[in-house]
Amino acid sequence: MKFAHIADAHLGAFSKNPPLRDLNLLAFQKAIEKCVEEDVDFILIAGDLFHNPIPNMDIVKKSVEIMKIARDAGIRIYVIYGSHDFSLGSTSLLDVLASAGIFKKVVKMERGERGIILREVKDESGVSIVGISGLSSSAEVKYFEILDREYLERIENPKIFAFHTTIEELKPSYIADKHAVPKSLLPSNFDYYAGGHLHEKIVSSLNGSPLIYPGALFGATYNDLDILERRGFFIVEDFKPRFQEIKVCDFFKKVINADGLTARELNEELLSLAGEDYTGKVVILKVRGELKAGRIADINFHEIREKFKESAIDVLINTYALRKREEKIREVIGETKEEIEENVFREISKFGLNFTKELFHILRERKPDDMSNRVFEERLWSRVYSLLLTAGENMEGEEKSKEVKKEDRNKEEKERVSEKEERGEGREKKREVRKRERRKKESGKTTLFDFMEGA
Ligand SMILES: [Mn+2]
Repeated sequence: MKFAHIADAHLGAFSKNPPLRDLNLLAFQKAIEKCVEEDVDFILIAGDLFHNPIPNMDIVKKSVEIMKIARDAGIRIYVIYGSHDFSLGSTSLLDVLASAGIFKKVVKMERGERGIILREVKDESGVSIVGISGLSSSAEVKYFEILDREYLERIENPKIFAFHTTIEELKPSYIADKHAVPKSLLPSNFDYYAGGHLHEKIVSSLNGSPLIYPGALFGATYNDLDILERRGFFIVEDFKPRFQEIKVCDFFKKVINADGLTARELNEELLSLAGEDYTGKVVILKVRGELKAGRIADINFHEIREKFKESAIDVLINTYALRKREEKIREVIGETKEEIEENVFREISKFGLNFTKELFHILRERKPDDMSNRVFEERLWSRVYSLLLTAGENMEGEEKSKEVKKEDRNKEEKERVSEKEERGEGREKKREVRKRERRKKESGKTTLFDFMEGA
C-alpha cells in the first residue's frame, strides 16, 4: 500500500502576482505527476488545497485539470478542509468538487453520546482514513477535547488520522498560534498521522507511528517564500514516509545592510545588484539598517524592481527594517508643558514656530459629527495649503525680527530693510512651495508625512 501525503497547496495564492501564482500551481502539478509516476494508491490532502473557499474560476479550472491527471491514472484523492478553503456555514468549492467526484472528503462528523464521532472512510486498499477539519480558532481545542476517542481507537487498523491543526509540541518558535492542540488530544493507535496547516516540513511521531507535516508545496505568503527551505510532500509506503522534494524555481535570498549608506549609495548598490543574472530565480531581498542621509523615498524601487525582472522570475524587496536617521532633538528645557512644546518646535521646525503651532492646531481639530469625511478632509487640506503658502514669509519674518530686537540704533531703518528682504525672499519661498505643491498634486501621492517633513 502506497499513498501520497500532501498539504497546504494553497492553489490561487499570490493572486496579484501572476509569476508566483503560476509557480504555485506548477508545484501542485509536479507533485501530482510524481504521484502518478510513483503509482500511489491514493493521495491524501491534509487541508488548504485552495487558498480561498471560493477561488477564481481560472484557478479552479487549472486545479481540476491537474487533479484529473491523477484521477485518469486511477488514483483516488481524499481531502480534509483546511483553515483557508473552508468557511463555516457556507458551501466551499471543496463541496462542489467532491460532488463532481474529483475527490472524496474524509470529514464525516456526527454527534454521538460520548462526544463527536468522526466516521472513517475506507479506501479500496483496505486503509481507513479519518479526518478532522481545520478551524484556526478557539473552538479547535474544544473540538479535539470532545472527540469520541474510544470510537476512533476502536477503528480497525491500518488507519490514518488526518488533521489541519497546529500541534503544540511541534510548532516552530516563530509561530504564535494560541489555539494549538497538545499531542495528548490526538487519538492513539493510528498507523499514520497526516498533518496540515504548518507550512514547514515537520517529521515527528506519536507512539511509534509517523506524525508528519509535509509543509507547503510552494508557499502561500511572501514570508513562506522567505523562510521555507525544502518544499514537497511525502510518499508513504507501508507507513514508512519518504520526503519527495518539489522544486519549481531557485531562490536568490540576500540581506542588505544599509547602515552608514546614503539613500543614493543604497540606490546605486541595489541597481548594480539588479544588473546580475537571475534567470530562473525568484529574488528575495531584505533591506535593513539606518540610512546615513537621504530619504527612503529617494530610492527608486520601481526602477530597481524592473531591472531585476529583466532576468529574474520575480523580485520581492522587503524594506520593513529600513530606516532613515532620526533627527535627534537636543535636550529641551522649559517650565511648563507649553513652553517645552514651543522649545521643541523651535528646535525642529524649519518654517518657524508659528507655522508649526498653526499646523498642529489644524491637524488637531476633530471632525464635527454632522460633517462628511470628504468635506472635512477638503477643508483640512485647503487650510494646510494656505498655511504652506504663507510659510516662507512667516519664517523670514520671525528670524529677522529677532535680529532687529538686538539692535537699538537704526531700528526703524533695519526693520524697513528686513521687510523688503522678507518680501523678496518670501516670494521666492512661496514660489518654491507652490511648485512643490503642484508636483505633489501631480504625482497624486501627497501624504501627511510630506508636510510634516517640511514643518
Ligand atoms: Mn495553510
